[in-house]
Amino acid sequence: MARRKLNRRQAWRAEKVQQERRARAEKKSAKLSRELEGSELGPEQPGRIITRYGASVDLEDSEGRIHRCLLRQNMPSLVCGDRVIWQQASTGNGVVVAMEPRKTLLERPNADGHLKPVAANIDQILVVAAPLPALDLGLIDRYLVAAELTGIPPVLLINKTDLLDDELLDYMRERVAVYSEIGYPVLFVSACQEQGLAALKEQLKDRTSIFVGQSGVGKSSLINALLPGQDIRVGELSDASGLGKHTTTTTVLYHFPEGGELIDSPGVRAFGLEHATRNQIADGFVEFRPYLGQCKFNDCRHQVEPGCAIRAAIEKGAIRPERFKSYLNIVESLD
Ligand SMILES: Nc1nc2c(ncn2[C@@H]2O[C@H](COP(=O)(O)OP(=O)(O)O)[C@@H](O)[C@H]2O)c(=O)[nH]1
Ligand SMILES: [Mg+2]
Ligand SMILES: [Zn+2]
Repeated sequence: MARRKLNRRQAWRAEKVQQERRARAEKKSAKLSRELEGSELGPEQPGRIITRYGASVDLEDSEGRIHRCLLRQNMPSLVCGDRVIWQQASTGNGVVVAMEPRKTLLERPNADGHLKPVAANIDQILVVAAPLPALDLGLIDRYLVAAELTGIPPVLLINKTDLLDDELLDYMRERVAVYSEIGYPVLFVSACQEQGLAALKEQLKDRTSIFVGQSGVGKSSLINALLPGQDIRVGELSDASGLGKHTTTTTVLYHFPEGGELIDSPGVRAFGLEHATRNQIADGFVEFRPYLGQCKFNDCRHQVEPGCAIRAAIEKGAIRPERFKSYLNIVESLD
C-alpha cells in the first residue's frame, strides 16, 4: 500500500510530466476565463464534479450534460464527486459559485506527506480480493480499517469465483465468514464469467462507490464488466513505479447503466494507514468497539496488561484471534 520511493531520474521525469500537465491545464483555464469574461450567466443550478483539471473542472448537470467550468474566487479546491452550484454562460461552459457540504472525503498523502483531497461524497468502498493472487486476510483487514477511518462503509467483494470448484468455494466462504459475522456485506463474483454481477449491481445502485484492493485481483476487469465501452485498462503493471504509460493521475466519475456511480482513481485505490494512530487502528476493527475504553488501564496495549477487555473478549469468543493478530501486525507496522 505504501508508495515505492522513486529514484532521482524517475522523480525528475515524474515532476516533468506533472509540470507539462499543469502548464496545459493553466493554458486551458486562461482560455476559458477569456471566453467567460463579460458573458451573461444563467440561473444558479446544481451540478456534480466529474473530473478536475488544474483551475477548471468538468461538471455534470441534472440532465447528464457535461460543462467545463471555472471556479469563482475564494472557492475551496474541488475534487471529483463534489456537489456544487454553478451558472451557465451562453457558450455552455460556466462558473462554479458554491460547494455543497461534503458527506465524506477521501484524502491521500502527496509526495511531501501532506494530505490532499482526492474524491468526495463516496457512499461505499468495495474492497476487492480474490483466490489469485492468494487471499490475504491481513491485507483485507488493512483495507477495511483504512475504510473505517474514512467513515465510508466498506463491502467485501471476492472476485474470480470461476477459479474455484464447489469444495474450494465452500472453503473460501468459511475463511471470509468472519466478515459477515462482524457486519460487512460480502459478495462473490466472477468478472470473467459474469457470475454474481446482478447482486453486485444491486449493491452499487443509487450509491457512489470506489474499488480498492491489491493489484491483480480484478478491479479493472470488474469495472469493465460493469461499464461496457469505457475501456478501463486490464492487467496494468505500472502501479509500482507510478510512471507506467497507462498510469493516469486523473480521478473520474462514471455512471453505471443500472444506476449508481463509480469514482475511479489510482490514488484512491492505494489509500493507506500511514497517518493512523494506534487508537484509530483499534477503532477501525469494528468488533473491538464495544470493548475499547473498558480495559483496566486506559493506555492498555491489549498485550500483557491485566484486566484487558479486548483479550477477555477473545477468550469468550466475541473477537476472533486472527483479527486481533491483524490488529497487532498493523500497529507494529506503524512504528
Ligand atoms: N479467472 C479470472 N481471472 C480474472 C477475473 N477478473 C480478472 N481476472 C484476471 O486477473 C488479471 C488482473 O486483472 P485486473 O482487472 O487488471 O486487476 P486489477 O489490477 O485489480 O485492476 C487479469 O489477467 C484478468 O484477466 C475473473 O473473474 N476470473
Ligand atoms: Mg487495474
Ligand atoms: Zn486492553
